[in-house]
Amino acid sequence: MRFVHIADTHIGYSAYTAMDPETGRNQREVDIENAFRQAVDRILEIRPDFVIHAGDLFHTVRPSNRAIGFAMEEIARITDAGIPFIVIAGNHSAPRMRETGSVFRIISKVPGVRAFYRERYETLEIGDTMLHLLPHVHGGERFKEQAGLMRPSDRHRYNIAVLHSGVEGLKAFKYSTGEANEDLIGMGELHEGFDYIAFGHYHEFTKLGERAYYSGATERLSFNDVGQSKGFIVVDVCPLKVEFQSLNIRPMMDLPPIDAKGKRAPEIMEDIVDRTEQIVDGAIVRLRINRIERAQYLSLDSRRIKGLFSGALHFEMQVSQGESTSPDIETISLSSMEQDFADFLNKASVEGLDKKRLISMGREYLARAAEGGQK
Ligand SMILES: [Mn+2]
Repeated sequence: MRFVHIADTHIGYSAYTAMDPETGRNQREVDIENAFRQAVDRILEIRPDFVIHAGDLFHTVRPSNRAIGFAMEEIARITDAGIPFIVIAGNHSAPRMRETGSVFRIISKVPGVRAFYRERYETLEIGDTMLHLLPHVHGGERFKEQAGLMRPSDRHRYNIAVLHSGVEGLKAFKYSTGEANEDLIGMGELHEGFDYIAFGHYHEFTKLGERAYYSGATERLSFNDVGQSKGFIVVDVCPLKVEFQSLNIRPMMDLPPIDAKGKRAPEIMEDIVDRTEQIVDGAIVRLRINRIERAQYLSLDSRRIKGLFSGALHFEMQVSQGESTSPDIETISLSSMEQDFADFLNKASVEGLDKKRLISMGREYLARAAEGGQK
């Protein structure tokens, strides 16, 4: 018996200002969709007995019609091939208020899809396998209570648990999303008799135990994800074989930081030019400059710097007066108010409004305000 374990696809996520030249849509939103489509293509080649999605199918509680339509079409490609698709709600897609209703009610209308989002432990039988599913539950204690009820069944050949939560004591987890809304569990609190435990929530592929894994996300959603492969897991249960399949996604680069201590602007500039040799066309790029004084920073030619990185899809420079490893330093982003506004709008949900037009209107007002300020 073989299945696919995927999670944290975050359909509907968008970031930065770059647009897809073909559709005019946010490029990162398109990238996220491409990663999921690529995963579906692979799944159709692999032909597993079923697919488990361990949560955060969508990035938001109220995905756009576009995001819902896309997800349903792609999932239907899997189920049309006779492969059941089982999904649980993660913390990103679980509404805080019941009246909001759940997008999973819609998703589960696709024949062959089973969605679990009712904030409690439920089971699902597929052939000789019993799935034990625990979606996101509001309130940490209730989550643990439900997790404690999860028991392998002896009437089934295989027992697979599916959860969306953080894991206590996981070293890597100190870099967690830090979301207030996340559930946490200790590995010791789960029954030992499961043949496999499929976790969602943490975005890096991680082995938690002999039979417990995070598949990680299918795309990189922040600079925390630099250097990580993204993809999904193919699981053969007996004997257990776990194979991570990485997806081909947009490169993200965190360039080696520049130490500006005691350097003059031309020297810092030289270092910056140096760094450009490493960038890949279309990459998402960050450059940090540490130990830089305000006067040094102001003497840098920001227009020239922007030009140097014009091959990147997105470039951000972070300057700090200290080492950027210390958390209490002030970080100034090179991005302008225009950029901030556009970034904000791209992330905001503005159903029924034309984002492009809003961004250009914002630009106009900001330009007018800048002119007024000079008078
Ligand atoms: Mn997630």
